[in-house]
Amino acid sequence: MDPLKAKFKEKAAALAAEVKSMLKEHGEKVIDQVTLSQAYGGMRDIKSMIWETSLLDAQEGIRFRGYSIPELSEKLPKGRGKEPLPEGLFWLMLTDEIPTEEETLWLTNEWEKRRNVPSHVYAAIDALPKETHAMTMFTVGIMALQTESIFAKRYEEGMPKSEYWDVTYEDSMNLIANLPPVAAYIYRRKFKDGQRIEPNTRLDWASNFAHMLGYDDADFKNLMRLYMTIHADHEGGNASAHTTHLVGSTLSDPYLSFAAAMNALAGPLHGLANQEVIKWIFEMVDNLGTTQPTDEQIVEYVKKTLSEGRVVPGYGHAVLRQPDPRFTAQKVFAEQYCQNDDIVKIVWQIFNTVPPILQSLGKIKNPWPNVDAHSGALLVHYGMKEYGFYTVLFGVSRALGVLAAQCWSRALGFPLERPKSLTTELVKEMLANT
Ligand code: NMX
Ligand code: MLT
Repeated sequence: MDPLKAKFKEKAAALAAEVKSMLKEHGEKVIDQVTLSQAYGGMRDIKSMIWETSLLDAQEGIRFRGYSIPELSEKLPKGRGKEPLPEGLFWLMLTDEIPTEEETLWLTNEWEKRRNVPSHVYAAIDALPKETHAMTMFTVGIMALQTESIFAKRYEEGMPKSEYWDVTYEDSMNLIANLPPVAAYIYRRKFKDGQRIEPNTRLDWASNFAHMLGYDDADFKNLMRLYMTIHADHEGGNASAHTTHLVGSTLSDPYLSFAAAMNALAGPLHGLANQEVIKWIFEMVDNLGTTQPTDEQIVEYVKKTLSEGRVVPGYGHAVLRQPDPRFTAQKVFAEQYCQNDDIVKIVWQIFNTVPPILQSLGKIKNPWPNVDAHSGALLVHYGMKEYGFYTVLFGVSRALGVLAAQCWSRALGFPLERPKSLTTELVKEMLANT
């Protein structure tokens, strides 16, 4: 058994036993109550699922296995680069242990060994017109990869429940290994006349992805390592994670679950916001006729956007109530590598001007930037202006968290998810009787 799987098996067996006895003793303990507003209001804040890999605090932001982003940046192995390697984060999410440089390198090599995209996956993508959105191509690519699911094959053969975690691990590792070449293929096909770039077997997972996309600049590779780390997980309630969890609970395999999640990520209130931010900034620059607008011009543009009944993309959050630490991590990167870039400067001007405007509307719970407010400007700086691809980058990273979490869900034996719904008629009856 490989070292990561062996460690996961040991940790999962221990936690499963602990959870079993905890439920025996405290299973009936009330941990939350649900209001009518929550039932109608997107189930905000209801504590109703278990997600081991990360936890979100409204004030402080995300912690992966207890580590904040600055802590991860200090503790995770960096290989030959300057940013933490996403391999290390995956190891941490799966085992609750910070890996050594050696263990991280093992994982780089393991994903490298597992990279093997069948030709029908590329053919499935090729069957779509080039104008198809990159996220649709991505989902089609993942669905085509599902032919390789070991979980699905073994389930058909009558695999016992005790082996679900094992094949979920195998599928997750294979899927993560194959996402960068599939995503890079989509980028090259859609935006670079289909000139595919072969992987470089000596690079780590994120920098090889950068290479296959066509970006060999060392700083862009560092950006990809950072990007792939900070977008990986955001506890279990966000739409892509929750979708993975829900679909996986039916024992759909990791490929089917992750493809479903990508359809959630493709929504403008979720991951698509990263393309919307740059689209909106490009429109602003076009509208104002300058790449160096004044704060006053930005304020006017924001007010115009709001008066048209549109949202300011990249701002607000369902849980966070402070600037997103993932925004801050990208700002720190930009301060180091590209502080004189015009689009980066606009992002910072927006950061200074938008929150008071949103606050003045009186209805927004969080006027601060989220992760998507900064990511596009960094990509544009290195020449990746095709914003229609940005959500795919988010998706490749998100695989790390949601698939690590799916391994845990199968290891802990989580059942089919099936909450109770109500009709308004029934709600009225309930209210009349209280
Ligand atoms: N610009 C304008 N209005 C906003 C914004 C914004 N950025 N954020 C929230 N509002 C409005 C929201 O539409 C709602 O209006 P109404 O009552 O008229 O329907 C009101 O403020 C209250 O919303 P909240 O309770 O503060 O936010 P909610 O939890 O419902 O939604 C988001 C959270 C993230 C969907 C919302 O803030 C938004 O639409 N932001 C812009 C899109 C975005 O950046 N999404 C990315 C989120 C991160 N990610 O990658 O997933
Ligand atoms: C995410 O990373 O999933 C977003 O910030 C959305 C969320 O947490 O709800």
